[in-house]
Amino acid sequence: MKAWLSRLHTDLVTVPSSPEELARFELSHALPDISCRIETDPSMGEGYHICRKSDGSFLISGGSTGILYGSYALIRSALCEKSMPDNLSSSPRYALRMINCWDNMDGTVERGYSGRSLFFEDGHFHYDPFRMRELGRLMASVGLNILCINNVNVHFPAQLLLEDYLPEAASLADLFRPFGVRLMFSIDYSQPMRHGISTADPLDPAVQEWWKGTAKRVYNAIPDLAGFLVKADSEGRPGPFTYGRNHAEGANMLADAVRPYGGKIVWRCFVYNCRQDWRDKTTDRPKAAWEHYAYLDGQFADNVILQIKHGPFDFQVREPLSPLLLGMKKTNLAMELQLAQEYTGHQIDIYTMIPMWRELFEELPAENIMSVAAVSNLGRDENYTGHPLAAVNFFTYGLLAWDPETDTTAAVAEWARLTYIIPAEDEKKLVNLLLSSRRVYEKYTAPLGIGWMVTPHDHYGPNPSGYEYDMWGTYHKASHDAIGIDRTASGTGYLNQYPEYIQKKYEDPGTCPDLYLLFYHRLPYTFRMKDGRTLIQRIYDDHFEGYYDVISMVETIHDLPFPNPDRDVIRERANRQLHNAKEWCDIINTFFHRLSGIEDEHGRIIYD
Ligand code: GCW
Repeated sequence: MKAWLSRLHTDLVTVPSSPEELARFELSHALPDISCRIETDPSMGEGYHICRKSDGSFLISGGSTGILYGSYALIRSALCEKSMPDNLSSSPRYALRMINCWDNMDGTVERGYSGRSLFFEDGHFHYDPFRMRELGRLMASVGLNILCINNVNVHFPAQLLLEDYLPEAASLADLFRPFGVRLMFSIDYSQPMRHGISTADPLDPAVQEWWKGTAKRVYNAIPDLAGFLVKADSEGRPGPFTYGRNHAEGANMLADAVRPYGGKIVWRCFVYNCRQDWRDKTTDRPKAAWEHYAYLDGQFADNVILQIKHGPFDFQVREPLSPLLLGMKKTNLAMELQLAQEYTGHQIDIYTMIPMWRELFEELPAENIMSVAAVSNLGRDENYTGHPLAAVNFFTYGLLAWDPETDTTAAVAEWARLTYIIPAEDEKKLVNLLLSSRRVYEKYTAPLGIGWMVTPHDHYGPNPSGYEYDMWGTYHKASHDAIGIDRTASGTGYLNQYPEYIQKKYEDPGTCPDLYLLFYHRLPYTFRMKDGRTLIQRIYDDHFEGYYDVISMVETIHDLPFPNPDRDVIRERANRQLHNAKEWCDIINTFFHRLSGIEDEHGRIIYD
């Protein structure tokens, strides 16, 4: 990340007062030899047009932030030595392109793998203005426009809406404004109860008045605040269910409060029973979001956006697209992705996400959603992302949020080119390694759509039965002869939540794509896969292959001429990834071998 920023040449020591001024600054410093003119056309909003004139100069026109995005697009293509555009019009597909930080005011970051919070310490705002400008620049350079700075799990007393915090929050908003970045705050649904009101019932007039008054105060301090992000009735957080109200009633009450100021309520749909009894076979966690929300389609206010995790579980290495994203045509939706590598290697293991996002967008008609959000992978580490290569996820997320049809390979190659000046052959190796990393991780971790199997709570490293007799509803039910849960019509019925064409694709284990097989079906280990291998053999093969792939990845990493300080960090983490991959491979294979008693056809070592 630092490396890409340094390609912009000049540290941003002066404070730009507007996106236009910033655009001029960036163009003159990054492209000193190219003459560029900018022209503001407010009707173009965030969109831009780049035109190359006959004398070789460029004209960038756009709305005020459009000019900025156009300038960065031009700079990126010049620094990448791509052919410069002659005539290029572009505007973002999604209105809100959000980063959700899970930063706590005590300075910790929930699921953070890059050091402490960039914004908070010890119960207070605590930030380096220079780094805030760097972050603004990073976001603007890839078209991201909303930054929610605090964790969706809002821990008392750290509530940004209070008078004590507002002036500092307003100063932070001022810092980000020239970058076209607007702030958003996570709120606690029960907050009125901290202020002398005996309930948080959304239909109670006192509660409604409290939120209206609070919104007024907050918008007085930060007139362009994007809105509030809400995790309600989810994993122990308070919400409208306590009062017998549904989530449309809950969200619309807040929407009324922020409507006069143009604010949005981004309402998360991560609602499921996290106190499930493992003996209970009638509850299937992936069904939960649909059950809580689908029937409410059309009842949400127009300034409510439902934010839905991309899969029905929780950011596993492979999950199908959440059926809710396909089923709520009369509601504003956002898809939530997770850049923080919670289940995907903690920014120790290399895991490039864009191939996964590409698959999601292939199933998701672009017009179904109006916005996208991603849980941040940033922290106070000097390089922002802990693992320098994890920055590719932040960068390519921005490109995809702007245009979901962005070419996967080109996006990764662009990041690599902007970040490291290395010989073309090495750059190609790096791009290939990044592009294959998700599949490699999948192979050595949780097989064929089964997910989980991670160490509980921490979520790094293997523990195949860690969640098996727990309350989180994430069971694989592996026995001596079979594994998985039948989620078709004859099983839990989860598959019925999809349109028919999707049901058809997955309902028959004989034709269900391999990589989703154990998400949808319970199958014997002797089940014949499409390529003729048995299921158990495929599990063994994937794990060995994944581990061997990591061995060669690590060799490549050690050969690549990364500059320092990145080189040392990348090498050190690669060695830890190798250790992790071996643990996964050996533990998962041993687990299945012990259960099934079936030998690996190739006689490789499995520890009993
Ligand atoms: O999977 C869970 C994570 C929690 C997170 C939650 C959520 C912020 O383990 O750390 O809480 O998802 O998305 O709300």
